[in-house]
Amino acid sequence: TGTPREDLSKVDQVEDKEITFRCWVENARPQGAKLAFLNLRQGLNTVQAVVAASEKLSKQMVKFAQNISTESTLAVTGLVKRVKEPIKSATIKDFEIHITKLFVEVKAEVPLPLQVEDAERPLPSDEAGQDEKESDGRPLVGLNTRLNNRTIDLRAKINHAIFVIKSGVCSLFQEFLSQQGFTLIHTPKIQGAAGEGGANVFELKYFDRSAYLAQSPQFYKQMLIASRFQKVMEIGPVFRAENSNTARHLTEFTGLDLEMEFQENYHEVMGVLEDLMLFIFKELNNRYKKETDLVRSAYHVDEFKLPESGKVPRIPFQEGIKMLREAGEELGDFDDLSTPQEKHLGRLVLEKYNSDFYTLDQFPLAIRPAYTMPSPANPQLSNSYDMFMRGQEICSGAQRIHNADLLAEQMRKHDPPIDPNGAGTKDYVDSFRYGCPPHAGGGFGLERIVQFWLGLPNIRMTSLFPRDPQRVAP
Ligand code: ATP
Ligand code: AMO
Repeated sequence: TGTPREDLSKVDQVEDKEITFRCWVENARPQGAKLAFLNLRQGLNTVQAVVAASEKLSKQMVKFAQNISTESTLAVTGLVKRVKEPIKSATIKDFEIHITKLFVEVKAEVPLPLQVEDAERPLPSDEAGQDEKESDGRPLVGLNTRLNNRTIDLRAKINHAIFVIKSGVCSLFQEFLSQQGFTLIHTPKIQGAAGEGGANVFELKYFDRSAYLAQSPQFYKQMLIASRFQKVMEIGPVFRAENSNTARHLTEFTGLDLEMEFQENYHEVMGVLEDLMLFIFKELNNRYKKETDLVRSAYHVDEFKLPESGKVPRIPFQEGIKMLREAGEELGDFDDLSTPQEKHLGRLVLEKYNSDFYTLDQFPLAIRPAYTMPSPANPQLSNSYDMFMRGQEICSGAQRIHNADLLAEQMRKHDPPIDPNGAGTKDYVDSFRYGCPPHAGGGFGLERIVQFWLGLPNIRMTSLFPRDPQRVAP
């Protein structure tokens, strides 16, 4: 208590001065009876400390330091000294701390269920066989062990970097859209009836009846457009009861949603979505470069390529189908793309447009939700779009039907049909009866943006405490 928390990232300003700071022990390395080296960590920084017997520091103290358990929290006082050779094992390479006082504030129990050092290393590339070895012969630790011990796992610098970036994406999303006049909204996550899709909702006991966890803010964000809010955004939890055991599905994720009125054409809204993402990418490169580099280098991930022209490739779905067919894929004009086909298209777009980010526009109507506006030019297509990063979907969106009767008709015709007079749909459909302007919007999966920005192999790495069909703890 009361330890001045001097910031280790500023040690270069206090050369030859004494500082006191709180940190924790990454490791302690004894060197004979009178000397020990400690690697100390604070935030994303590590520094080497020297504990040497002297008039000020007894031999017992050195012995004590040699045996401090890894991960214990310390209060340390020491002199900041410049070193001759850069220190490889620390992030602070040009200085070390010559310790004069050392106090263990909180001792960590031994043994640790997971070494933080192991959490810094990449996942085994084959998650099933967890015995892949790094160059030093140590096995790589699998995802389950890491997630079972998540509070220790999260101590790794690579994990701090991931969640600093995730926080950054949220701030940038709000920053950009606030400047464009969007209002941040908070829609209910407990809903009286299954809304959008029906099958994918979690049911819960709500006093003496049933309620459902929101599978998207879709209905409410549109109802707010009907309430004349014009431009709304939301950052909130989304729950999906889908038994998808993949590297990019969670049962609880964070939705970044927006919805807005447009003047002439839904492409105005696509423009906002594209500019939003370009702003986020640019500012991640500016403000979060250190964190991005730290994570990508662990997984040998390439830079995220953006078109030099600044124009996001906007590819009609039919054109995408054509590109895939020319590359040997077999698929019909109105088929949905499988995940491997999506990835294949991602590679083709990268070759052709030199961009890891692009939009597919004008999806077939039959594979989109019932509220999607059919394309006026071709009723088999729709005014809807998805956005992709590194060949994987991060966003879905569309122009919505803003006429109640047409909406009701489309719901009845949908496969499977949806009752427009149902408990969960009637209020929504009726909200369009009293003058709702044309509008469009989209929903992004925050964890997917982080996953594909960094090129991570599994979405679970981008959720603090991930939920999937197998896991609801810790
Ligand atoms: P959206 O819900 O907007 O379509 P999404 O990316 O979650 O977004 P899904 O329709 O859920 O898309 O799934 C897309 C693809 O993911 C499917 O075509 C399928 O290839 C793959 N997928 C989904 N669930 C599984 C699963 N349980 N096992 C293997 N692959 C799956
Ligand atoms: P959709 O169902 O496509 O669209 O979801 C939008 C985006 O959310 C992400 N996503 C997921 N992320 C992690 N785990 C999941 N299980 C998961 N499912 C989806 C994806 C996807 O692109 N109401 C519409 C949006 C709209 O039209 O505004 C919707 O929910 O990145």
